[in-house]
Amino acid sequence: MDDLEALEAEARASLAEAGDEAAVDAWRVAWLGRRGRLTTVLRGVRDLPPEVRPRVGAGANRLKAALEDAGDEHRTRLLASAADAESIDVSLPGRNPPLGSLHPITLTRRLLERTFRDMGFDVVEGPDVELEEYNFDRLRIPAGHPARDMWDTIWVAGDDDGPRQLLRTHTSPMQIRYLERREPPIRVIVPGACYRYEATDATHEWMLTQIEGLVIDENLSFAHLKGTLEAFVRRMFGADIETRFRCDYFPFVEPGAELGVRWQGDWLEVLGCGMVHPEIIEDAGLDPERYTGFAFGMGVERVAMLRYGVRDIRHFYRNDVRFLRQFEGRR
Ligand code: FA5
Repeated sequence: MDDLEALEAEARASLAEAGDEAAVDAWRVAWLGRRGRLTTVLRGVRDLPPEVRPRVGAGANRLKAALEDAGDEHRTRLLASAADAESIDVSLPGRNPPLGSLHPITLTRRLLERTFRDMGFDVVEGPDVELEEYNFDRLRIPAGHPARDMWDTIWVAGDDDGPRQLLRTHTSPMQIRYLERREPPIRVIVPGACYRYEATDATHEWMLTQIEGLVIDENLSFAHLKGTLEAFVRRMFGADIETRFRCDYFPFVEPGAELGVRWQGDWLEVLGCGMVHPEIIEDAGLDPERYTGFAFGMGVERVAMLRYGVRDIRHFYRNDVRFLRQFEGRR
């Protein structure tokens, strides 16, 4: 019985030194395993004289149970203190929750809006589903006019059920809608989505974002158009940006032009523009001798490509998070 007591003291001292779960397992094998020290003692009980055998046997069995409990308790204590150590380190830095981020086109659109607001423009929006009349006819593009080929159209309702409707191919119909409601002086931009039944490539998407601009007042000339757009481009891209105006044709302006920006050693068309056609001013009930103005329609994806160095417009709407994550944290 004295031996058992000594054995217990030794076993408990060795358990106290076990610093992790693996050490507790090793301790259990060494003391309680098939060839463990206590197991060997238990096996030796049958060789003892019969008068002491029951007492020593019972004592050894009690000791076995006590050591098993001690091993379990020690393991539980170790696990609990490891968990405590993890949960109470208040000095660790916080981790951001996954909040998502703004889409590069949203970022660019907001920046464009701010830039034009700073230049004194109002911001309004118009409908994505538009009447044929506003998208084409009242912009001097009647049915059968060859200029309709410039905008491959996605129609949403046929001739039988009332006026024909379409997904607007550009934001220019808002020129007419705004002129119906407002008196000059007018200085407004209209951001929004446009849709074209069009094959896609590195610089063309079938859904695109435009920002329309309309300025109507007395005594406005092409010099105002050029000055406004150049000031805008310098604000967006810096004073060194290389630009060029070239003649272009749009039925609702006269004269018409396009503005290109130097991009990857080439020119990227960013917007179409021109002096608002006198017939459109007259149709709005204004005297074209007194009121003149200019308009422009800008591709927001094209501006975003320039700003972020994106080489293929199709990245914007692929929803590949590896692409989108690059804009995290931007405002
Ligand atoms: C127009 O849509 C005219 N409404 C612009 C305008 C407004 C002219 C006011 C005069 C006065 P255009 O189809 O060229 O024009 O498109 C204008 C701009 O939108 C282009 O310069 C380009 O930046 C962008 N854009 C046009 N088509 C696409 C497309 N498929 N994908 C991406 N951007 C496009």
